[in-house]
Amino acid sequence: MSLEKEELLKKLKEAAINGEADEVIKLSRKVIEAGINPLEAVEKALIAGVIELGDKWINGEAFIVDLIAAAEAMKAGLSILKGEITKRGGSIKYRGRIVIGTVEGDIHDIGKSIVASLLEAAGFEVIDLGVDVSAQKFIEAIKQYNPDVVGMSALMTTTMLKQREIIEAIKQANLRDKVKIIVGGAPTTEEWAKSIGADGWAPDATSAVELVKRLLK
Ligand code: B1M
Repeated sequence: MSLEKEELLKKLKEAAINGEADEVIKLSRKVIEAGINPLEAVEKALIAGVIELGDKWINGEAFIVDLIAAAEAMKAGLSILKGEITKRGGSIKYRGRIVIGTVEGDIHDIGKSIVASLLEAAGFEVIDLGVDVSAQKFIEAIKQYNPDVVGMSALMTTTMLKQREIIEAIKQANLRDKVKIIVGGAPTTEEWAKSIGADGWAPDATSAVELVKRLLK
């Protein structure tokens, strides 16, 4: 890594950790100007920053407010870098439509937002339902948007159970055959996804994009 690139990514990571959204936006623009791979900036600075701060929080060295500010800063950076990722991918025509959300009872949205952004950058139309999304809301969204894929994120061992309930509710509403369903989030596994009847699981955002491409082939 060149010194300029290393410096810039380090500053970006620090600004994200400190929750400095304006600084993150400024540095994300600099990343683009410097010709640095925007995906690398997302992974090595923004995601790495949130994970580092998350570890500090778990060890009692950071507060919830710090994490919330970092998440907002990260999303601000993502909104800048996403455009450049799309440009590099050169995709204009949508390759498919995805409805995505974090399941009911769960407000973690960092990972879900990264997955949504990378899917958009890869040329998919993404309807992001946000966090704390109930089965009913997923069902309404399937009826309203007619997506090719429904994606559910869950970050807690308690809320991952909702993924199964929502799939069941989609079946009950006779909509299961209309969509592919993918699940993800830190506590989930491929085995879990299979056991609840999902069509796929991905460990991270890049793999989620590959999974959706595969499912829609
Ligand atoms: Co919370 N939290 N949190 N939290 N939080 C965890 C998840 C926890 C593991 C921390 C811990 O105690 N060790 C723990 C859950 C334990 C469990 O499983 N039961 C926990 C808890 C307990 C809580 C609260 C209950 C704390 C409290 O209030 N007492 C509370 C929950 C509130 C609620 O949801 N009802 C809470 C709140 C928060 C904050 C608000 C402070 C903040 C969230 C801010 C936000 O999201 N806007 C927060 C954070 C940041 C975390 C940690 C530190 C980091 C999560 C994260 O963003 N990771 C987390 C500990 C940890 O994971 N180390 C923790 C970075 C992100 C890039 O990774 O989300 O895994 P991830 O996403 C990845 C992949 O998983 C995958 O791709 C992403 C990108 O590569 N992926 C998908 C994700 N979704 C996907 C969907 C797909 C495919 C792939 O297809 C659809």
